[in-house]
Amino acid sequence: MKLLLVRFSGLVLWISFSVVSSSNILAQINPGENVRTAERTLVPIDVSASILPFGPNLTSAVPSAARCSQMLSLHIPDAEFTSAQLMPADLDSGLPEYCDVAGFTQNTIGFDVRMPTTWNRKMYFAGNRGFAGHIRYNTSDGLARNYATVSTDTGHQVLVPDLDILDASWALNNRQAEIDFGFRSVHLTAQLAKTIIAIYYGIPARYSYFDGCSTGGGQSLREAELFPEDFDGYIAGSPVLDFRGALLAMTWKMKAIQATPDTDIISLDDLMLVGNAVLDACDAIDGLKDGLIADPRQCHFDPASLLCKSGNQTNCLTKDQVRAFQMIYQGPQTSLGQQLFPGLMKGGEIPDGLGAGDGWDGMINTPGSPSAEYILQDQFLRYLAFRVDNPNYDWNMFRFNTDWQKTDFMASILDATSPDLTRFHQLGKKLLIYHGWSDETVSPLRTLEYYTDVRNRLGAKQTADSIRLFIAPGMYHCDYGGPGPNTFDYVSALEQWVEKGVSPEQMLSTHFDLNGNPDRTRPLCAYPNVARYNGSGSIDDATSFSCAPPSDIVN
Ligand SMILES: [Ca+2]
Repeated sequence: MKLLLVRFSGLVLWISFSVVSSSNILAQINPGENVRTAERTLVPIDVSASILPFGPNLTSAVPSAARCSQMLSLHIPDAEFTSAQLMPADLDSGLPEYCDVAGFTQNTIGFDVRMPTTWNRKMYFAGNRGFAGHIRYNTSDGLARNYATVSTDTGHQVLVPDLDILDASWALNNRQAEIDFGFRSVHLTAQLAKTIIAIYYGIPARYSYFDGCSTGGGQSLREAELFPEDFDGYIAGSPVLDFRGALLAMTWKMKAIQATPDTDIISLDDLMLVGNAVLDACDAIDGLKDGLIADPRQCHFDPASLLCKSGNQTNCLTKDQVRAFQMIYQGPQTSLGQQLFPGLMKGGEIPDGLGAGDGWDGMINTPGSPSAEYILQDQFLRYLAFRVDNPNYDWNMFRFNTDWQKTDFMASILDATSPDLTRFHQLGKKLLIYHGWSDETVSPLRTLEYYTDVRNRLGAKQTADSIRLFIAPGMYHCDYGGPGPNTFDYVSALEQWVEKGVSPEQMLSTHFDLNGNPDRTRPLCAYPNVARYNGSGSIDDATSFSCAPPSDIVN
């Protein structure tokens, strides 16, 4: 722990910095590679000379255009400012007036800090998606709630615009960019943003939060593991915490469905067929026929039951299709049966009709258009998976028996799988994890494994002090919808926990129809509890349900 002294116009701000030397993290894996991990030269800085008008009696509502533009002349080690502009309130998007300060730290790590004139005294860091590569502009969750909102490009920019965040070519034999993407950029940006915020408002943020989904969920956990001082509250949604495993599980799925860039052996009709058969077999296991499976681990439907009989070619599956579904549920394994990453759960196969790419249809390749998952795993294997990249790598050549361990090196840079949250707990930090049971991209079982690993290491009571896990029935990856209620206010739940000590035991979750109208609410219960029907009232109304231990569910 070091302290950064910020002094201006008589006001002294002490900003604590964690200086976790992650050189030890990578010491075993980067001999001879001249890279920077997460160290940062911290020196006391006196900004009184550069920001003269800021007095000691500032409130949170004094910033102006002139004050904002003055941020351009800030002198902070390792930071360059490229723009500082007061942006007007936008009634259409619900965003308040804010000062937008952007630039680079450590030469290549782009950052953006948006500080609303009317400030809630808190910082909100928005995580990235995919392989990142630009500032994530969808910061409305934070800014619209009057947070000072922060984003980073994670140290690189998208090189292939058509691929956007699916592009990984920036990582071609670029270890520094890989490390920055893996964990360094978020940490350094968080540190810098705290300084910028304190200087702009004249007072530091009272609370800071990290909110990420998918890649951002992994970023959240990596921060919790390595740099727990950075934030007070952490949200990890549908986390790609086992980055290597999640990406290679996509390779496994592409092999299962015999994918080419624009074809495969599974169609939307096949998904409907299997999805309906799954519900027929398993919907009622939880005691309520509602189109949802409360705990899909209890569903033992076998797609082989849909194998075409001789002469029958409709409403059935070919042998290859049966095998494809079985492989997807199984997840990647070696020929000896060693499980490398868990498979998908049953109950998410039917497209929810809210848009292409939702649910399992998101892995299907259509003519002229490879799916996002096809591209992600293809890019991963070309540019990120191996210590030395081969940009011409053919993903079809990947062998799960022998090649998985060849990705261990990069996994150590990219994965957030360390279950040691001892320091996180000691510091009193809070972590809210959510995941959909019907996640088509990242198996929720991997998140459950991680949670179990943490609990085994930390102890049940300590885990309850610090971590809550929510697994939503019928919810797809992140904000992609799903047949189950999938919209809930985790930010407010986490705020209540961090700021008031009210631990989140349940959240009200809502499902929206095609027109955006709510058509079902349900409590989303903290694991291991599940929502139990009270026996009367609408099954579309949350008040008809209570959170209860799974053993209370009578089959
Ligand atoms: Ca059910």
